[in-house]
Amino acid sequence: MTPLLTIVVLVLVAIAIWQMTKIFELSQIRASNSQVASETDNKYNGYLMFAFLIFLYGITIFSFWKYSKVLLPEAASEHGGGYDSLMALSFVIIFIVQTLTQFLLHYFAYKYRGDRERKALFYADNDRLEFIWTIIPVIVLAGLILWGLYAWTNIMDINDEDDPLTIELYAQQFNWTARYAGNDNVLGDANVRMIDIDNANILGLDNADPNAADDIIVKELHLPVGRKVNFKMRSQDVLHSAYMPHFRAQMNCVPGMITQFSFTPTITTAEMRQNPDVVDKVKRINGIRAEKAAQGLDNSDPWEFDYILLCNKICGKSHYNMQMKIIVETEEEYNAWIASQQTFGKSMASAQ
Ligand SMILES: [Cu+2]
Repeated sequence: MTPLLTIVVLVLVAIAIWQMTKIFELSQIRASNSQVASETDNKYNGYLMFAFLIFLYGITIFSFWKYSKVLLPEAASEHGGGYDSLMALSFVIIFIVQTLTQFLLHYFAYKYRGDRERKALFYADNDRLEFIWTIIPVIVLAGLILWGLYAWTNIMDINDEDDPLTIELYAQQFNWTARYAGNDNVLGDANVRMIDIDNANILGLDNADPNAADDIIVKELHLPVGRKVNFKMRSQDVLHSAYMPHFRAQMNCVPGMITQFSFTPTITTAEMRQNPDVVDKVKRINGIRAEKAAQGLDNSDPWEFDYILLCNKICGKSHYNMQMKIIVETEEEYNAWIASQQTFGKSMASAQ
């Protein structure tokens, strides 16, 4: 609320100053009241162009200084490194081109500001110059697009090589449920029409399908490090999007169809907690939380880093809170955890 009020006050102050300048101008008896810009006007406009350039550079440096720390830490998946390189290169190119072109734009606006003594030069065209400024963007953009397509086809190549773990991510307003395919690593058939809440069949699994009996339904995602995972996404109601930012993964969940994404986690939760960027972030957030705790506010318990699955489509009023914890652990830890979970067949038997 305070930022909004501040903006409103600033806008009102700006309007007041503008109106006062107009009144002041009208009350002056001016020698000439011409609408044609004078030499002084031209000079000021030229300097203002330079001032705007300094403002642009200033805000860029400020943003780097202030907001670099909110970026994601190193990618925790096999494909994530390549994805980050592509992103970083695009950023570097945009940064260099923007810095140069903004300088040229504002410098020439200043250098060739209005001047009564100067006559415009008639310059029809220059083929060589036009060729250069066309071919350079063509080569750079073609390179970026080709690399992007290559990265995309690599990331989206979902296959059963290297014995992947099959996990279903089930989205509904407003929570996630995960289903492991069990010992046979094949998910049993499911359909929202077969959902039977009274009998604990929350995902609508087909009782008659033998593949469903050993499926394991959980509310916390455990992944063994270094093992490829094939995710199958379903949605019960509206469009959701399964977003796992630390693994550079996102896929829409669409009612009535199954979408897929695949990745191999490479860093365990315990290892990621030691990452300097993560340590720094945890420290910063816990600083804010300690301040809140001192004021007796909610949400002030110390925070510990965890990977997270979020919803990245605005799907309703509690969309912001639609999340599930992801734990990447060693193979042994994962095996112990999965062995302690109940299969769908067993939970159905005990519900009846
Ligand atoms: Cu959602």
